[in-house]
Amino acid sequence: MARKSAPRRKSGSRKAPRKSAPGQVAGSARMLSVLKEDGSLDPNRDPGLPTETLLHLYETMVRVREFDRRMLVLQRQGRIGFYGPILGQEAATVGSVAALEDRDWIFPALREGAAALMRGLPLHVAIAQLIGNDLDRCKGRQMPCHYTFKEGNYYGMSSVIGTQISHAVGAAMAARLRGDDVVVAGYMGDGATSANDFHSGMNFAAVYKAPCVLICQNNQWAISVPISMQSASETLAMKADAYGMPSVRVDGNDVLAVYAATREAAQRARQGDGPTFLELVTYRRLGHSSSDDPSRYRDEAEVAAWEQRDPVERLRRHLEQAGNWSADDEQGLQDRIAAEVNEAIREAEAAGPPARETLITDVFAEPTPGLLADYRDWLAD
Ligand SMILES: Cc1ncc(C[n+]2csc(CCOP(=O)(O)OP(=O)(O)O)c2C)c(N)n1
Repeated sequence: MARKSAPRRKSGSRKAPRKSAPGQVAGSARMLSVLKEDGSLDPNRDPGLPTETLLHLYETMVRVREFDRRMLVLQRQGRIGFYGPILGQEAATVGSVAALEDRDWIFPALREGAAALMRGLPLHVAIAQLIGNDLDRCKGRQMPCHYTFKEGNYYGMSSVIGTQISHAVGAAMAARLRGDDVVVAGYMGDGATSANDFHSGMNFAAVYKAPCVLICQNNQWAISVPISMQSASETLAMKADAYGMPSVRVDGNDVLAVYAATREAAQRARQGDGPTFLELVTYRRLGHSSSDDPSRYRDEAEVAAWEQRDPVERLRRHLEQAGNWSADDEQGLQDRIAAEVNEAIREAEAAGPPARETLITDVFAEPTPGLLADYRDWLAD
């Protein structure tokens, strides 16, 4: 007898199958963690950062969060076209970038825009990139959130998932051949571990001991695909074993654990001992981008569980408990950052569109005769 075909899912009602409690992470017992949710520290794993560094990490996370919040508001107001929020993932980017040297290169994926800001990309230039105006270094040629900042050794990302891995590994190999004392950090999301570049990048890096750290922000979702449907492995970190590469699974909402793991991995790469794979376990609390509505495919209970593990509040609790932060400090910081972001928005929005001739610049070293002819025809119209 023919089997009755399964009822077709109505489009827009794709709730992922759930096997565990909302927000529960598989294999969480084997995860590097330093800073607990109550703000206390594991003294055996504490990287022992000075108070000024902790305050700097905190201030950076607060700035990144406010920038992120305001950019989403600008998008909803129609002032920018698109935005990929990182709410809840601040510690993963801030902790890992802070652990690198300024000369190290960063090959970001979609959620590491904060790295460009940390490397000195002015806020208003980042906003200009989202608008695509004259202050934008790419003159509107890239999608929003695809920042570039060469002076800060921050590479403009390719939108194609997973390619950042092979770009980073290639750059690391180039650095080694040139004798440059740099480590390359290559970022990816959990979805990228299913892309073919993951295999080529991981394999090549391990075989040739490329001086890189490959960092996966496992934020549990690749647009609407949950990690349980992305990979049958219990953890993503264990995938590195097959390539003969050391790996660490890290609580990605714990800025100190992220810092400690990245520092150690970068040191290993710098002294010629090859790459490390880091799985930073975190959570994408908002949509994939401003064009996505996650309520169509995931449970609010899961989001609520992750809100309890907020990376920014966790570090604030620690600073408060150590007597290094007060309500007045918090208010002062929030006011200062709000003013900074407001001013940056004002500056970015004051710029006009890119100059017309930028249509044909940066394409070839010299515009070709055909391109020039097309441009003149267009001007004449
Ligand atoms: C090769 C490729 N396939 C599909 C896409 C469309 N796409 C854009 S983002 C994305 C999901 C990425 O998920 P993940 O790697 O987990 O990173 P996250 O966005 O969660 O940070 C997909 C499938 C793409 N950009 N490139």
